[in-house]
Amino acid sequence: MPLAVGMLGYRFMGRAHANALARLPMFFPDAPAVERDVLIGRDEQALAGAADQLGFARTATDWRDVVEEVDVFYNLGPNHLHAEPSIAALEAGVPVLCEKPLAADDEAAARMADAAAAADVPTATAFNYRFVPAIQYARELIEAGELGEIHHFRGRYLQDWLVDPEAPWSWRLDADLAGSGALGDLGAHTIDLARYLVGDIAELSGHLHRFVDERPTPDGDETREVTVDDAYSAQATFANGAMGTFEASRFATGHKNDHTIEIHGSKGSLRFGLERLNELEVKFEGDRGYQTILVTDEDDPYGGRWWPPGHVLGWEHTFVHENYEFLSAVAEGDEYEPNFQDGLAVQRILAAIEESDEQGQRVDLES
Ligand code: SOE
Repeated sequence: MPLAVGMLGYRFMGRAHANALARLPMFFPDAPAVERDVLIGRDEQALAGAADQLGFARTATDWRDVVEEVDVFYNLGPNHLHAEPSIAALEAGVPVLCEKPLAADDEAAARMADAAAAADVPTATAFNYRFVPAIQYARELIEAGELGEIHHFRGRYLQDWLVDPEAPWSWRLDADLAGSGALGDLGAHTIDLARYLVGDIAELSGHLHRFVDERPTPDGDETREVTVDDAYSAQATFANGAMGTFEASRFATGHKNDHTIEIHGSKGSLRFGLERLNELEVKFEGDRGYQTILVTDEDDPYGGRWWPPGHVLGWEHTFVHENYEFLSAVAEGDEYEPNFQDGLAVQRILAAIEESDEQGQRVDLES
């Protein structure tokens, strides 16, 4: 019997995950069979059109009606809607994949992580950038000691879609619905990669900034208050002694989806940029400078799954890899990472950055 997927949300992330589900049988024939069963949303007409386009058999306008029937629940709604439906699914023993950040605040994220622990089924926080082949290769290099002892992690995630003060208001700009702004939406990805590649953060200081306080509604009839940050920066010390610097902005003119990671160790360094995601720049011990490696060989992570070497992958492939790993864990009853515990760990770091900004002092995450 194929795994019946129920998916809450059908816009940007709905399309990314539905595309991944459609690709799986073609490129990952060992993945469990999956049925795009039910698409969930409130606007009946838009939902019907989306179900047709994304290949779902049926629709539901209330997640409560279907959450216990499905084999896997995908929660791709706005951040404030992550906790209640995900917890209900877990209480019914249904594995859950939830978009990032795990919740709008760390209290809700903790409830979700508790529900996951009690349910004992695989959960996923959808940090898809762990599934970029070059990022997995970077982790292999670090684990093999090729960079030596890690001294620096530097991560910045830059976009510019809000630099126009007339860019419309959306739920992403409301603290009650989103939790935070650039910090949670973009910083969560960078912080997850920092944990994946370097380890846990011990202490940090953070700074948040908002450039525009009010924006027009999409219909242009009125304006609404912006209650989240437009940009953040943070300085951190990792538990292993490495130093971290973090930054994200939605006001970085000229940068569309520029997620850049740099790591320096005692023997070597590496550099990765999402807008050139097939490449990893590395400097190994003895090299005078960086060389650029194309991470598309047969034996590179997921290399043999797609095209011959050099026939590059894109952003959407990260979702295919993520869905493959998660659904395989669901079918086999295996552990999956990044799970809700990882989502909670990131959420606590987001909260600590906000706390540091409010109090004007460093925050200890280990106490
Ligand atoms: C925001 O613009 C956004 O779509 C994030 O929500 C995603 O997580 C990121 O991958 C791309 O940018």
